[in-house]
Amino acid sequence: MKQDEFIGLEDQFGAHNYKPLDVVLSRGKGVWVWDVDGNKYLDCLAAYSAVNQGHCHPKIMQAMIDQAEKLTLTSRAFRNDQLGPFYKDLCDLTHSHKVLPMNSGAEAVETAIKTVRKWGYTVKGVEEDQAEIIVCDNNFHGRTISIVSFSTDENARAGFGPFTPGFKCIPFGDAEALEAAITDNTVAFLVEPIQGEAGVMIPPGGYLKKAREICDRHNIVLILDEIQTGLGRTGKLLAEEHEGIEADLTIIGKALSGGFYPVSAVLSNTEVMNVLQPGEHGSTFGGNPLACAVARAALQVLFDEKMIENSYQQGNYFLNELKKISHPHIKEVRGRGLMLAIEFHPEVGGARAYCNELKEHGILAKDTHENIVRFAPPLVIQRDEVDMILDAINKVLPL
Ligand code: IF1
Repeated sequence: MKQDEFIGLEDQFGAHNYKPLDVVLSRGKGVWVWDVDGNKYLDCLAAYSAVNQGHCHPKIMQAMIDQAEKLTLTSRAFRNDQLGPFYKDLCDLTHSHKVLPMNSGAEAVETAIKTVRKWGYTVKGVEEDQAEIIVCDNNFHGRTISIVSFSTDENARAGFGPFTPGFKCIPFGDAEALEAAITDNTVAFLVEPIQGEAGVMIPPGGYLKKAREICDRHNIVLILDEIQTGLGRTGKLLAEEHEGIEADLTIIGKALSGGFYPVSAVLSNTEVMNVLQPGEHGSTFGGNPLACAVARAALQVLFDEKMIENSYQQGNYFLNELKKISHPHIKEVRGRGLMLAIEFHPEVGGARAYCNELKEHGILAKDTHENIVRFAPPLVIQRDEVDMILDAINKVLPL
């Protein structure tokens, strides 16, 4: 079939909850993807940081094949020989005490919300059904009803009410606003270390450190959503490391499987997780042996192949080179590790047009919020490939 035929099938038979670029991909390897006509593209989205290890990483694939030939799913009614080693690997790598495995990022976020609410009632002594969780404006934590209940993006909320109560929004990056929003019913502060969907919004230096101190002082659980920033994306295993802090609950997903399988988890480095008793939470696929085997391999290659260091080095190079581009259309360039963005002045027209132009130059990137283009290639990218992206960016910027 031709590209148009694939597009026709998607449009005819699929829900229209996305408006993707008209490129029909059929193969991926490392930072490269190919469409059905054999055109090659450098992937600057990495499936929103779910493919940090590069497309179709051979070692993760082999781990998936090996486990798939043995045992894929048992449910948690029984134990399996992959779950315990997965827990240990994750806890060793992240200094966590406990892990609760789920599948999608949103499920892990919901898990963290349920856990801190229960902690509030059973440990902190908050009045039943009065728990409050503080979140930030322009947050993105997933698309379930409860999660969009605290979104400030009308597109994510319109038509989906009634909404879940118990959330309070404050400006991102403002530690004083956090302190001011706390009441006796506050149980947690949920925040992305860097806001991805908002357009790679990096908070002022020291913000997370102040948030950590405020949460400690008020006995509030600090939850960091590292689903996008985690697992090497910002040049550290977890973005919290840039500020030398540790969250009480850390949520990871996406690249936890290297793009092979939905795997997410809530990590707890305090006793918060112990409030959950048998039968109070779970999921059919959460912690299944195939997910655990894939995740263990995905974590291993991050370290064995020094992908986190590469993210740090190539990201610094990428950002420094972006900063050298002087063009009237560019309002700001931002980034940490290989999580970068170019923000254009609103009056120069949508970032989507730049993405379409970049596609013509062999680069796949994604716009967000009209005037921002994100660049988040797999962490295996090499210097010459970063130069290809920079070359294409310079070519699409109008003279
Ligand atoms: C879509 C956005 C990114 C996330 C953070 C939780 C989740 C995500 C920080 C939920 C997921 C994905 C969802 C995907 C596109 C993508 C996205 F544009 F939607 F906002 F990355 F920025 N926390 N982000 O980034 O994880 O349930 O999806 O596994 O919905 O189109 P999920």
